[in-house]
Amino acid sequence: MKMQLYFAPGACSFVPHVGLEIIKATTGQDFEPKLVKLHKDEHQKPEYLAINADAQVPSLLVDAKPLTQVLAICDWLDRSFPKAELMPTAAWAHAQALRQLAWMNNTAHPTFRRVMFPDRYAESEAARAEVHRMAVTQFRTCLERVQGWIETKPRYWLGDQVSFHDAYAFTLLRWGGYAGIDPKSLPAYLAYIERVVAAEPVKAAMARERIQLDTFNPA
Ligand SMILES: N[C@@H](CCC(=O)N[C@@H](CS)C(=O)NCC(=O)O)C(=O)O
Repeated sequence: MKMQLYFAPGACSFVPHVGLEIIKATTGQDFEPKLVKLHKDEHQKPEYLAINADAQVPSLLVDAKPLTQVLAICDWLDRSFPKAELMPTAAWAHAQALRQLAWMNNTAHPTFRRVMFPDRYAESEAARAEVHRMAVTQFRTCLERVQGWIETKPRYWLGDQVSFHDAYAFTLLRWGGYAGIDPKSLPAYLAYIERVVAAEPVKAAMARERIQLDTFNPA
């Protein structure tokens, strides 16, 4: 099987990227990383729109067939590579894990989109500034929610092995730095993410994307 992951450094594509690294380590199935330069609008080009009509990363090509949306890609990877143990198998535990992954994707993530792109939500400068200001506060609340979830975890989100959730939690905390949120102000979250970034699949994906955890720049 040929798998190609279209990703952008530090984007939500990091979530399936880590999943693919785990699959490679546990099953030997490799994948081809395909860098999409968002700053060069490569995601707006017709060739890419043919893969992902939303002009977003991630996209996964499986034997040349496209699959989009973080949750759908993660679900397909989990079902296709059960040996990688990416999600719990018991129905209730699986549903709870899916609930939290979905929340990161459909609540925390769009909140950050308003931080980054207020121009997509309002026309006047004043309205954009307000969208941004409110989104920063709301995004911090999202990060606090994640901190509440992981506070009691001895190691990683789902147990002893990193998975999609840890990759998303890393991504959100890293984005927090761009929103002006000091990761040190969320000490339990930061301590957990320091464990996450030490895990081999996460290290491999970070190295390929050339990203660091620390994006916070005190003004
Ligand atoms: N719901 C989509 C969200 C994807 C998304 O927001 N991707 C961002 C990067 S994190 C993107 O490609 N943004 C490009 C843009 O908005 O121009 C998914 O789960 O795949």
